Parts: sequence; C-alpha cells; structure tokens
Amino acid sequence: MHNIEKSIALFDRAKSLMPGGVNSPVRAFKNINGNPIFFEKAKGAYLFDADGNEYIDYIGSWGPMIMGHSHPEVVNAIKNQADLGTSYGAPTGLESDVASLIIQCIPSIEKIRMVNSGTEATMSTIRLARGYTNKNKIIKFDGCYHGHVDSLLIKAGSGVSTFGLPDSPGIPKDLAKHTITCPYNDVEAFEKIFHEIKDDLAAVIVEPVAGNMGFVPGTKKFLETLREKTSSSNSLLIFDEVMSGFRVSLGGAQEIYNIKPDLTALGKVIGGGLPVGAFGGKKDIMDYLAPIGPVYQAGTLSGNPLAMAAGSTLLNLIIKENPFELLEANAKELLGGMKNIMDTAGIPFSTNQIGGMFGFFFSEKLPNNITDVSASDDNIFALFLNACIRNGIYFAPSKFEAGFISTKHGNNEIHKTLEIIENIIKVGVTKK
Ligand code: HOZ
Repeated sequence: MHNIEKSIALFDRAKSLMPGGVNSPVRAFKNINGNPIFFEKAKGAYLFDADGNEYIDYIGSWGPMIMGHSHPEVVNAIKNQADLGTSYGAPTGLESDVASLIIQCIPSIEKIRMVNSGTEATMSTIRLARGYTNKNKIIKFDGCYHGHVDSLLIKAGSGVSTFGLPDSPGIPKDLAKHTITCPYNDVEAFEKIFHEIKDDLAAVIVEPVAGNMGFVPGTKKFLETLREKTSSSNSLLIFDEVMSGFRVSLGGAQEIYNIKPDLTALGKVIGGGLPVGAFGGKKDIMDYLAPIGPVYQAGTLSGNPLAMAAGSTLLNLIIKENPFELLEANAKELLGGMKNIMDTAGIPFSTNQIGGMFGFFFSEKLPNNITDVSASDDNIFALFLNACIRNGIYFAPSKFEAGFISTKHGNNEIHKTLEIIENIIKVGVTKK
C-alpha cells in the first residue's frame, strides 16, 4: 500500500487556496471519498507522486499521452521552441504544420482554427453554427460533455454527472431554453425532438464515441440518423472529438463510422500535452469566421508556438506509427483479464474499448447511455478505485470518465496491473 502522506499535506494546503483544492473538479476524488494524488513527474506509462510512489497511469492526462509521458521527441520540440520564444501573438509556420497534419488525417476538415481548450473549441462551433445557419436551437445528448460552455452544460457528463449537478447555476434560462437534450443512442427520441424544432435547429452536437459518461460508443444507426436529419433541415452536425480524436483511430470516430460531420471539435492529443483546442470543417462554413466572415472568434494564445511544436511532433509520431490496432489489442488484454478476475469473484462487470480508449463498469449489462452508467454500482466502484490507486494503478476516479492506454503500456504493465487487481479482489477490498 502506498504511503501518500505528502499528497495529503499538499491537498490540505491546496484546499485553503483553491475551491476544492483543485483546478478541475474530477481531480478532487470527492465522489470516491479519496485523497487526490499530487504528482511530480511522469515517464512512459508511469506517474510518480510527491511521496516517491510509482503508478501505472491509465488516464494519460485524459488522452494526450498516447505515446507515453515525456516522449523524448515531444520534450525536445518544446525545449527547442522555448529557446526561440514562447509566444509571439502573431502567426507562425507551426500553426500550418499542425493544421495540415489534422486535415490530412480527417477529411471532413477542410479548414481549421486553433484555440486553447476543448471548451473553447465546442463553444466556437456553436457560435459558428448559429451564425452560419441563422438559427438558434441546439440538440445535445444526455451525458455528453462538451466543456463548460453555457449552452452545453445541460445534462452533461464528466464532472457534472460525477457530482450530481446536471444543470449548473449561472446559466441564464433564456440561453438554456435554446438547448434541447435527448437520450444518447435513442433514435426514436431524437427523431421526435428533431421534427418539433427542425426549422430553428442550428446544430446537433454529439460525442460520436462518448468519453464523459464512462466510455460509451454511439451506435452506427444513431449517428447515421443524426447525419441524415441535420442534412435534411440545413442544420449542422458537430462531432465533439476532443476525446476521441487521434485516440480511437487516426481519422477519429468519424473514420470508424464513415460519417462526415460539418464541424469537428478537437483538443487533447493535438497539443501533445500542452493546452490546445481546435475546430474545423467545411470550407464555406469555416470561412464564415472573422476576418473573412462575420462570426467573431479570437485568442491571444491561439496557435501558441510551444503547443504547436508539441502537437505537430506528436501527430507526426502517431501518423508514422499508426498505433491504434496495437492500443486496442492491449486494451482488450487488460479488460479481458479484469473481466475474468471479476467473473471468478462473482462481481458484475462489463467492458468496452476502441483504439486507445476504454471503459469498465460494475454492471452486468454494458451501458448504452448515461442512465445505464448511473445504474452501475457506485459503492464497488469507489472501493475498487481507492484500492487500485493505493496499490499503484491510476484509473480515472469517476465512473463517468473514460480510460486511456498508451503505446508504452506493454505486457509488463498489463500483467502487473492484473496481478495487483487480482490481489485487491482476493483480499475482498470491493466487498460491500
Ligand atoms: N473533465 C475532464 C475529463 N473528461 C477532466 C479534466 C481534468 O480534471 O483534468
């Protein structure tokens, strides 16, 4: 069992200085009654905390560390760029490097704009969709999380589900009334809502592979229906691939489903671990942005050279290696092993994965939407998670978050993880 004395002291200090002691709520471990671990360094598949403990990391900074932490080429690119300047507030060729790599991999993106976070990316797609279509309403799906954007923080997943805050105060009712929510993967419910509001429908936004209600892929029929209906009403289809982009395959979820959205929001991997977001899509829609078009969007640090240097290096590595089959095979081995352990112990358990993203649930039936995820066992999840973390396995501390595996998670890491989990289950840590 890891001693986490220093993490406990660091959390106490942080609580006196920051709300909940954190800068992003899920990190507080409040829902699992745990103490967050404070980290000092990371390498490959491993994190190292302030007490000197080692963890096999299955969060990977929520996606970006797909080739492992502190990849030497990414680190060198950041160091080299830092020597040349960290921000100019003016264009660089690096921005076009990242743009062309993304456009090469994701054919629905003909033009792209860089921003600083996934939240900024989705927020900008909504404004652009409203400006371009001259309509107001947005359909989003229960349990999808698109960042903390006013219009999208309604029945959202991730932290708001983790802490049971489906509708955050601070969002004007007049704005919220333009966002209509619908159950995920429910074609009939969507069609009903669509027919009621299609004349004023600016956009449908969806995580085609949801990573913020645990890991729940959209069904092909559901996503195809969204494409067909939005095209028929001159509304835009927005894929939020902040999590799934460069995580489930080189071309994102849209490649797997063979569906072209009008706009795509990206983040995480494309910044190589530095703060980045981007949104892109059809040329005529993107050219509706200032300075060519009337829809305004801007940012001093957008296309920041450090982030672009890290992002282009990581994207080049991913394009060269195309590691998605390997990642999926390794994720399957991990999850298959976990399932065997749970089955032997008689604990209801289900799993899913695509490429380098995965999910596990303490429920017999594999969840298809947030209602199913909510019904999975909270008590066992919290006990299991705390036990894993205290024994050096770092999984996301909420059942409403996804898991991530990197190219540095080899046989050793997977077998060690399974051995530790087997012991945890044997000593009955997860018994109620
Ligand atoms: N909501 C983020 C992932 N879905 C978690 C971000 C963080 O706490 O770093």
